[in-house]
Amino acid sequence: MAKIFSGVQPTSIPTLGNYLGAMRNFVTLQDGNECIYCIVDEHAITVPQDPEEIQQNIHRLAALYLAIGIDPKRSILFIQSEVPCHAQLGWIMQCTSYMGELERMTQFKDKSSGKKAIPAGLLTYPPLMAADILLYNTELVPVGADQKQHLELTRDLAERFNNKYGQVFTIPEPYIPPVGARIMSLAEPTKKMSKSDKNRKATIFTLDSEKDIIKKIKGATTDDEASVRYDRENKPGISNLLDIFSLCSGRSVEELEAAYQGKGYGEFKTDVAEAVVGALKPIQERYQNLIESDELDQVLDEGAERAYAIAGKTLKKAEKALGIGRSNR
Ligand code: ATP
Ligand code: LTN
Repeated sequence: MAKIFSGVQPTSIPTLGNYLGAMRNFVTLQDGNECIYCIVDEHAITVPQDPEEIQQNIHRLAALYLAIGIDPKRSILFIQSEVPCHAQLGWIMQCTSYMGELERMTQFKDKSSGKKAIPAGLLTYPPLMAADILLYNTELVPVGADQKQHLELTRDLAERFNNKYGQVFTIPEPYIPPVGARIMSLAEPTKKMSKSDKNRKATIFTLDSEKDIIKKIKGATTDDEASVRYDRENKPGISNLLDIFSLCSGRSVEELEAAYQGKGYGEFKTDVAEAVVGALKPIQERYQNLIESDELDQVLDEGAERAYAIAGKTLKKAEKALGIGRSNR
């Protein structure tokens, strides 16, 4: 029985990459573990967001969490900004961090590059993420490969704090799946599939229509070798489609390579699209029922309360260790 925590930003609709790389594992990890899942809206505002749009995306993400199979009876589901301990411990973690290590984060470098005015929140994003994780005595954090560096920083900050002020935080481990940890863009398969990609053909969103999914997969960039073979380096497009196909169908990459030997990319792509549609359809149907139900508010209210009951205790412990506030309260 492990303590699990993870979060997804309510910036647009989650992508197939978010689902295959992270969210799908949130569901399976519910068996036999204590899971806490968060809608990290405070992370989302590190880049400007339209207030109406983010409000809608929070609601949609909550419905999607339930639609993929997060069971609120077993797991805690809540919104980050509704548990103020996150921002409070986030500040303490900022004070535990060094500028140099934050400036070295690849996500910071990518997201700040070319910007004239860089929001300070982009730099201090990882200490807030560390706070999210450390508040719940988390042992395992299911994430995509792009978050590995942030997890390493989280471990460093926790160890640094514990060494200086005493044993307060549990040191977490990342849980990065062997396949699917880095689903690539359909248009440029050497880049990760991203929510914020300007090219709409690059990304499949979990709520895309069947027609759009087929169109995007049919138009995916491949190569001119005409052989369905896994080779990340020389055939990134086909390898990415093989990963997606494998995860959506439950068939191994080797089995798929054998099944498509001598067949063209047209037939292969048709079948990849069918597998993706098949994997997303039941989620989309459940989503449609949930988005209009009152169940969501109830789940989120209860989630915030249950999360606070744990997070409040860890925050107090950290404040006491630091000697801030009145430690007898
Ligand atoms: P953006 O794409 O705008 O950079 P994001 O999708 O990475 O944002 P989140 O919504 O917070 O940001 O990501 C949620 C989870 O999905 C994280 O665990 C992240 O590692 C994972 N993830 C994101 N993109 C991919 C991808 N292309 N392949 C696999 N996992 C991914
Ligand atoms: N940084 C992550 C989102 C995130 C997260 C977390 C993930 C914020 N807090 C805590 C796991 C645990 C991202 O950008 N994908």
